[in-house]
Amino acid sequence: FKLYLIWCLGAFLSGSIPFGLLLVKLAGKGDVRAQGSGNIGATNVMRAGGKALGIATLLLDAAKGFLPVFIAKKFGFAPEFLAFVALAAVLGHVFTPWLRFQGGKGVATALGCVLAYHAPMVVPAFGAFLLCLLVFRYVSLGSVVAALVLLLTAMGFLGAWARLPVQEGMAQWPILAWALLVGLVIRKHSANINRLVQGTESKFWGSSRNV
Ligand code: NKO
Repeated sequence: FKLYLIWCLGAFLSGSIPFGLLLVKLAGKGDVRAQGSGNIGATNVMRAGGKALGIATLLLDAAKGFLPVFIAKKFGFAPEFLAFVALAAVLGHVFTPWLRFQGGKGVATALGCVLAYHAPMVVPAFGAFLLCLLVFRYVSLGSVVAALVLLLTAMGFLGAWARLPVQEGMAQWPILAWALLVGLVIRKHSANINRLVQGTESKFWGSSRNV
């Protein structure tokens, strides 16, 4: 159990590496937090620094969630607790100590975590994300809807994509961890949700770029 807590701390530290901020800074494009939505995530890095930097941020932010969960799984950590490793990584990304606990929104890191945890579990959420993005052109809406779909999947409502099998009587633990993770991601999108309701949210492509 001690090793387990240490692993969660490691996942938190992994999650707390602000790749988006670092990449934009290294590219000489200033502080991403002073541009666009002010977020350090892939979407806003793309606004501030272009497509390549945005994609690099998406991959690196996903990797810092993927690796701690993937390695823990390889080491044979009980699946009941793997979702808490995921939660720790996302917490690190969202409450980054080095950024006065003002980190990102956790979407890319959560994506990496889910892929390592049980890759099929991401399918409904990713589908929902793409659908929202293609139809409405808001990344933030896709993220919020994907988070909700991810929770439904973890709760077993979307049968075929069900969560990792766990010991009998332990199923509530991963659900709790995923619920906290999803709640965190959605809470971090509150400003986006307000803008969506008011119709002022920035679209991913096309007209009206008014964050
Ligand atoms: O700058 O406030 P902004 O408009 O940037 O940014 C809002 C945005 C913040 O997130 C990001 C990361 C973008 C990642 C896009 C690829 C996501 C693929 C999603 C698959 C669903 C995985 C389930 C995770 C649910 C928590 O939202």
